[in-house]
Amino acid sequence: MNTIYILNGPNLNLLGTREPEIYGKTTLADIEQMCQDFGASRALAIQFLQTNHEGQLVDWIQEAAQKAQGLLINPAAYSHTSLAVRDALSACQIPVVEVHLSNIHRREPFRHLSYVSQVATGIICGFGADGYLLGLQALLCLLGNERGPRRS
Ligand code: CA2
Repeated sequence: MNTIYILNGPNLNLLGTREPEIYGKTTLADIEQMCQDFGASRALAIQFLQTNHEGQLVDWIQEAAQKAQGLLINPAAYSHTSLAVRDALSACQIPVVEVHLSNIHRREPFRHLSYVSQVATGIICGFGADGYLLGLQALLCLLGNERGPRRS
């Protein structure tokens, strides 16, 4: 069974409680349930984690590189600031999908640069909570367990 780590960065624990006009009403617990249900339907073990601390995120990225076959990450504000998160991801030998609920390119200019995008295998943004499922689908394609768009 493949294991996928899903890592969430700072303030994502507040989802669904504030700023619903930007991030929607879905809570992080709802998103985890969606991902666990998807994982159960595809024989994927999902490790879903959230932290407000940069070093913890780096530790979990390193752990994922050892224990998982794929990594889905919403680094939240650390996308735009953290070379430590970027470097940890750069050292990962597994596929990495970066996900954002909002379309960061339609927002403030300081959100347009993500250091993580430079080292991610692929990026999904602007699809709200569904982006997590799209990201899991992308990882399955990358792992060869799912028909991708260009496969016959
Ligand atoms: O769109 C995304 O998923 C983001 O990663 C969310 C981050 C933001 O810094 C990125 O630029 C884009 C912010 C997560 C904070 O989420 C909150 C949720 C509710 C209330 C306050 C913050």
